[in-house]
Amino acid sequence: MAEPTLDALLQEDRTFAPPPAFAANALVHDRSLHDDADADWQAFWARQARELITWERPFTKVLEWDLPFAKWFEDGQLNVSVNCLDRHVEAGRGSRVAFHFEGEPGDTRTITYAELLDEVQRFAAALKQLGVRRGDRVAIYLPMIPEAAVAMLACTRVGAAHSVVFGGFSSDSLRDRIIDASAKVVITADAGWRRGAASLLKPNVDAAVAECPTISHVVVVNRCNTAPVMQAGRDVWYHDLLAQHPKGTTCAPEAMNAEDLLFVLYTSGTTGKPKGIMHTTGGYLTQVAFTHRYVFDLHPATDVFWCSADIGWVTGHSYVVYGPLANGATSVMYEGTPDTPAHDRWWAMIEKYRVSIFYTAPTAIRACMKWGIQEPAKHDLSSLRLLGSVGEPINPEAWMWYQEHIGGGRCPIVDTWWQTETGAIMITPLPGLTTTKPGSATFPLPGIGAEVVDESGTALSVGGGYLTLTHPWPAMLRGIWGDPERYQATYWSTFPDRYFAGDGAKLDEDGYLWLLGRVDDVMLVSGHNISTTEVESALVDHPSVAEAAVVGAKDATTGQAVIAFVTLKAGMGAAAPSDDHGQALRAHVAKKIGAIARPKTIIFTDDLPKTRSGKIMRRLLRDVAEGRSLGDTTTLADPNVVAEIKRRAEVSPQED
Ligand code: 6R9
Repeated sequence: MAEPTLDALLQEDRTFAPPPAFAANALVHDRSLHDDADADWQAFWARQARELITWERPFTKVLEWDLPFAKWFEDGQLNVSVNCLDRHVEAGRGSRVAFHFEGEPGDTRTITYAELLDEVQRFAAALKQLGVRRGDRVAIYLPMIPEAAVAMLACTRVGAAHSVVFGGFSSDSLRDRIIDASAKVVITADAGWRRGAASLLKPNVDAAVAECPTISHVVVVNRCNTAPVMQAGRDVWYHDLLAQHPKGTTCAPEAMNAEDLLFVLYTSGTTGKPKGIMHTTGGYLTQVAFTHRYVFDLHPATDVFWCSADIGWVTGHSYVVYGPLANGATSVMYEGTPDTPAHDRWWAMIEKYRVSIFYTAPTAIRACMKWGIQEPAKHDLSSLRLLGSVGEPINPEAWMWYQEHIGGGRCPIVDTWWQTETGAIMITPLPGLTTTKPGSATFPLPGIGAEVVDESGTALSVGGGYLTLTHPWPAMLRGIWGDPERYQATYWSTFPDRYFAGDGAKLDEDGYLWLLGRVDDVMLVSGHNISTTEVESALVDHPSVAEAAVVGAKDATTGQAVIAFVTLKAGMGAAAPSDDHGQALRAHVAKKIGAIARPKTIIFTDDLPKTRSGKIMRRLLRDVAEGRSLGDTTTLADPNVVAEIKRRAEVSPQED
C-alpha cells in the first residue's frame, strides 16, 4: 500500500472535499469569515475579541504596531480565569464537565466547571498567602494532572505569569528557567506516573531550587505517595493549602490589562540558550478561543475534545487549557503514555469517553502505525468526527492512515501549523470549508497573512522558499523575556517587514501550502537543496518503515551527504535489519525523489531522539552523523536513545 510522496502529490490531483454530513454541521460552511477578514483584518480580530471574550473593561483601541512590537486591545481589561470559569458557571453551565481526567494507572476524576472554579479560587487564595502578587512569575513543574490546569488558572486569577517547565526536563533545565524568569514559587508534584512507574519530580526541584535564590516556596502535589523530603519553611503540600482554604473560598480576580504578561514558555530551538517566549493576556486568549472554536468546529455542549499534548508544550497551554476552557468545552486529560498498559490505550479512552475531536502529533500517529491497525480496530471509534495534527509536517502516508484507521474515512483532518511564538493555530484547513490534500496544511486562517518568499524576500505564487507572516496577529509573541534584541534579530531581521518563522514551505499550483520543516534542516547535496522532510516522507512511504529522520552530514565530495536513521515496523525485520534492506530503502528514495536524494548511509534504530513534543532532535543526529560529541541532551524525552544510536552508527555500513 505505497502512498505517494509529497512531490508526487503536488503533481497528482488527490484532494478530499469535506464530507457532506460534516459540512452540514459545521460552524463555517461558506467563505464569510474569510470575506470579513479580507476586507479588514484588524476589524475582524476586534469582532472576535468582542464576541468570544468577556471584558472587564471593553477596549477601544485594536492594534498599535511599532514593528516588531505589537499591542492588541491595549486599553481593555480582563481576567483569564473569569473567561475560562466564572462566566460559564454564571451562565448556568457549572455542572458541565471541564475535564475527564484519567491517570496512567487508570484512576479517574471528573471535574465540572463549578468544581474547577472552586479549586482555582482556593489555590489562588493560597498562592496569595504564600506571597505571590500581581506581576510575579511562578514556575510550574507538574505531570499531566488536573492540578496543572488549576495552577495555571490560579496564577491568572491573581495576575501572576506562569512559566511551565515540562516534567520530563532535568533539574538543570528547571534551574535555568527559574533563574531566567526570577520565579518566586515552584508548583510541583512528588512524581508522576509514566510507563507504570513513578517518575520522580521533587528531587529535581530540590536540586534546582538549591541554586535559585528567588524561590521562597515549593508547593507539592502528592500524586504518587513517594514520601519526598519536605524542607521545613519552604515546602508545602498542595492538599494542606487546600485544607486551609476550604470549599467555597473566594478569591477576587485581578482585572488585568490586555497587554499584561500571561505566561512565559521556553523553547529550546535548535541551538543556543532557550528563549523565554512571552505571551500577553487579551490577544492570546482571543486567538486561542477563536481557533479552538472554528478550526475544530466546536459545539461546546456536545463535543468531547481531546488534545493529547503535554501541558509543558505550547499546544497544552492553548488547546488543553485556555482554548477549551474559554469556550466552555469538555476535554479529556490523560497523564501517561499511549502504550501503557497496552498499545490500545488511546483508542480505549476515545471509546470510553466518546471523544468526538482528537488532536495529536504526527510522531504519535507514526508510533500507532508501527503498532498496527489491529489496535484501533479493537475499539468503537465511531464517536470521532474530526481529527487534528500538529507539531511537524505530517507525511501523506500517516495522514492517510489517520484518516482511514482512526477517522473511519469519515472525519476531516485539520493539519494545523503554528509555533510557540505564534501562540495559536495560523495555517490550517477549516472543516466543512477547505478541500484537503494529504500532507498539506492548506491555507492561512482568516485574519492571518502568510506568504512564501525567496532569498531576496520576494513573495512567490508557486514553488519553494521561506515561510513568513506579513502582519501582526493577536496571539503573537510579544518578545523574548529579557532580550528584546534577540527578539528583533531572530524573527524580524531576515526579511524586511516580515516575521520569519524559520520554516521552509512550498506553494503548489493550486496555492496550497506544504510545510517543509525548519530551514536549518535543509541539506545541500552537490549544489541541490533537499528537504529532510521530503526524504523522510519517501522513506516512510516504504511499507517496512515506521519512522525516519534524515540529516545532512559534511561530505568531502558532495558538500553534504544524506544520512538516514530508520525505525522499522514490527515484523519487518526490525530485530535484525539487513544490508539488503538498506539497499532497498536507498533505491526506494531514488525512485521517489531522484538519485541525488539517495541516502549515503542508513542507520537502523529502535527509536529516535525526540523532544517531549515529539520533534526529532536533528541537531543531535547531525552530531552522531559527523562523529562529534553530543551537545545538550537535557531536553530529550529519553536521553538513552542517542547513546544507542551512536553505537549503531559506528557499525552501520556506508554506500560504496
Ligand atoms: C505548535 C508547535 C513549532 C515548529 C514549527 C514547525 C513545526 C508545527 C506543524 C509544523 C508542519 C505542521 N510544526 N506544526 N510543521 N506542519 N502542522 O508545534 O510549536 O513546539 O514551537 O514548534 O513545529 O517547524 O516551526 P513548537
